[in-house]
Amino acid sequence: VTEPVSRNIVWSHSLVSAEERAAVAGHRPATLWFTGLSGSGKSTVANEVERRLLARGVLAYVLDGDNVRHGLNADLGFSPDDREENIRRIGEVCRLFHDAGLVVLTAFISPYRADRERVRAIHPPGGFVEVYVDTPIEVCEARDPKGLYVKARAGEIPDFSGISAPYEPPQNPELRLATADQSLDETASAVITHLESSGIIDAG
Ligand code: ADX
Repeated sequence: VTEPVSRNIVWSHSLVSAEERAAVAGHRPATLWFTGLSGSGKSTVANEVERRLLARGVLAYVLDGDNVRHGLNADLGFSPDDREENIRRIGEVCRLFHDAGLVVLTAFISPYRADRERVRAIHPPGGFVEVYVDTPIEVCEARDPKGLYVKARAGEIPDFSGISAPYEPPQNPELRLATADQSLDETASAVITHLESSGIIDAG
């Protein structure tokens, strides 16, 4: 946990408990942290789960890597330090959304295990659900939805995850999705089932 540089700051406590918020929302909050290579399917699955959750009255919201880099993190690149800061800020946003009672779905490569574990650590127990989108790099590269693997292979994108920069897969994720073998319907259903069985949302 990062220590603030400021000294004369005092935490202000809410008058509303997490239980009261959950009672109003009709579900518990959670951060569903999708991690995997570019093109692995993180955003696709997260967006489909978000759609299904909204349809059943669960307040869900997707935070997407490319989108957040257009705004909040427009000042960050892809060096190891910048990726760490990217994930740190997103993690803090997730914690705020968690306090607010939402189900947040994040779609960031988040290649470093330690960065993901720091985000887990600032959530209450059970509030952070790591979802490993386990798509082999050959499949991501064959899909290449943004044409980035071609550019990376040509040396036009330095520090590209999986090619010229590391990706550290989760060792013990709450959920693992094999998008190469499963349909979008199957992977989205697996996420919803996990949310139901862990008591975050009611069984539909
Ligand atoms: S992270 O590593 O810091 O978690 P993030 O998920 O925010 O990455 O952004 C990844 C997206 O940025 C990719 O899906 C891709 O569209 C784009 N991108 C641009 N340059 C790179 C790069 N060098 N490595 C990985 N992704 C990149």
